[in-house]
Formats: sequence, C-alpha cells, structure tokens
Amino acid sequence: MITALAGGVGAARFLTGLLKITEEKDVSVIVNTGDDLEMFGLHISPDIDIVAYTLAGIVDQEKGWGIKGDTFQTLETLKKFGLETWFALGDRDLATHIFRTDLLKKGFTLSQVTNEVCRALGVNVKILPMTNDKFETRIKIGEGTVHFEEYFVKRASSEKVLGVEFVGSSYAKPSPQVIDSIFDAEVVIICPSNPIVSIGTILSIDGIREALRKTSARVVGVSPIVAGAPIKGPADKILSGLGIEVSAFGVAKLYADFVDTFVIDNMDAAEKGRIESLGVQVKVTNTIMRSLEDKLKLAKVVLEK
Ligand code: FO1
Repeated sequence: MITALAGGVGAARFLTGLLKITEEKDVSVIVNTGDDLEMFGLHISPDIDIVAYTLAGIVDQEKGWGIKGDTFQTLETLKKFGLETWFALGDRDLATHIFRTDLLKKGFTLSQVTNEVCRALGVNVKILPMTNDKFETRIKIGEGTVHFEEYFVKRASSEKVLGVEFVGSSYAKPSPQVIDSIFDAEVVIICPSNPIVSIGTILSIDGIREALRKTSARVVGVSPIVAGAPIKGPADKILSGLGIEVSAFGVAKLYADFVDTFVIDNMDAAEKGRIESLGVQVKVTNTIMRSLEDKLKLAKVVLEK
C-alpha cells in the first residue's frame, strides 16, 4: 500500500508517473482541501478535482487544472449578470461542482462525494480529502487576509505575503481512512506540492503529523523547490514571506521531524550534506517532470529502497 500527500498540479503530475508502476487499488492520496471555496453557491475543491481529473486522464494538461477542451459559456453569461468570474470554471467543470454541492446539501460528506466523483470518472485510486470539516487557507497581505485562491488567482500572487492562516486547524479532524492510510502504508510519499499551503495544511490537521512520525512506513518527500524556485505556483513568495529559506534544504527542514528520505534535484546536489545533517537521507535525481518518462523515473527513485 502506498499513501501520498498531495496538493495540486505538481503532485498530480507526479502521481501520473507513480500509477504507471503501481496498482491503482494500492494507492491512497490524502489531498489538501484548504483551497476549497464557494462560488455561485457551489462548493469547489480545486486540489481534489486536479488530482481526480489528472488520474482520470481528462485534465487540461497544459494548465494542469480544469477539463481539457472545456468551454466557458456559463461563466461568460454569469459575467453578464455582473458576477465575479476571475476563477475560470468551465462548463463541464461546473457539473462537478453542481454534483458535489447537491450531495453535500443532502448530507453526504466530502469524502463520500469524492468517492462518487471518482466512481463516475473511473478513478480507482482512493482520494481522501484531508478533512471533511470546513477549512480555509488564508493569506495575510498588507490590507488584511484573503482566501488563498484570491491571492493566487485574482491577485496573481502580486502582494507580499505577511503570513498564512489555516482557518479550521484548531478543530478540523482527519477524514475517515486518512490516519489508517498512513499507518497501513509501506511507503508514504510527500508529493512535490507547496510545502506551506498544500502539504502544510494537511500537516496542520489534528493527528496527521503525529501519524507520519509514528508510522512504520518509509516516508519519502520530493522537493517542490529546484534551484531556489518552485516549478509552478507561489511557494517562493509564501516561503520567503514566512522567512523560510527558499531551497530544498528549507523544505527538508520543515519535514525533518517525520521524513526518512528527501529527494532533491540534480541542480541542488550541493545541498545534500546540509540536508543529511538534519538526519534525513537524501537521493539526488532529476525531479523536473517534462515527459511521462521523467515522471516514471522519478516515481521509481522515490519507491526504490
Ligand atoms: N488556477 C489559475 O491560475 N487560474 C484559474 O482561473 C483557476 C481556476 C481553477 C478552476 C478549478 C480548479 O480546480 C482549479 C483552478 N485553478 C486555477 C488552479 C488552482 O488555482 C490551483 O492550482 C490550486 O488551487 C493550487 O494547488
């Protein structure tokens, strides 16, 4: 059994490679729900949908999110009604949000809804929301705090990050199977996602970090930072805003209390010694996933003992 902790695009791309060398039924993915937001009365779970669409083979590969070939007629009409349409929701993508919102209103948990979405999309990997409780990642900027997606999309990560708030971490509980999936795994993989607003959110949920420290599974992290920058997303702005070194070492230090091995890119080979001084084993390889071959090779390096 393999369990992965995942955020959005980087994690989904890594999982594509992993699933070429493992059985879907043996893989569980604990997904960040801190990006979840409500728009037009609909509950949207960006990271769950990115993972589900990617593993179903229907994601827009170039963007990494949304459904390939989707149209945006509904959004254009909503704009005519004067609604905010900065978050690009396609017509087919909206069907997922309508379906999810309808089931949530009928009393289904986010876990149950996610199971239904996976069943409909033919995804046999277990996608586990980190929590079924309300949780929101908010970014502190000069004028106050905004939802992560407003910071990242509407404001294009333009403001200086003064802090990050996990609204819900004081009460949110892990969703069913999350803790078991960590203890029952032979390997737990920390995917190359944003260490603060994707992995950090998952770690802030009661009991998850402790389970990662205690599990007999081998815990392997993949650095999302290569040569001082993220491949995609605002990890550098968020890390530096929090005064954390924007490097493979900076991320390794965040995970050092539970990770056994940290996989870093060839370009960061010089950081091997510093990371080992944290008590973490290091593997150096190509972590930039341009092709399916790259994803396959990275997954093999992560899994090999
Ligand atoms: N990212 C953008 O940069 N712009 C968008 O308009 C956008 C819309 C969107 C709609 C549905 C969805 O599931 C994801 C979407 N994303 C968009 C991606 C999202 O902002 C981030 O990739 C994740 O939340 C971070 O992992």
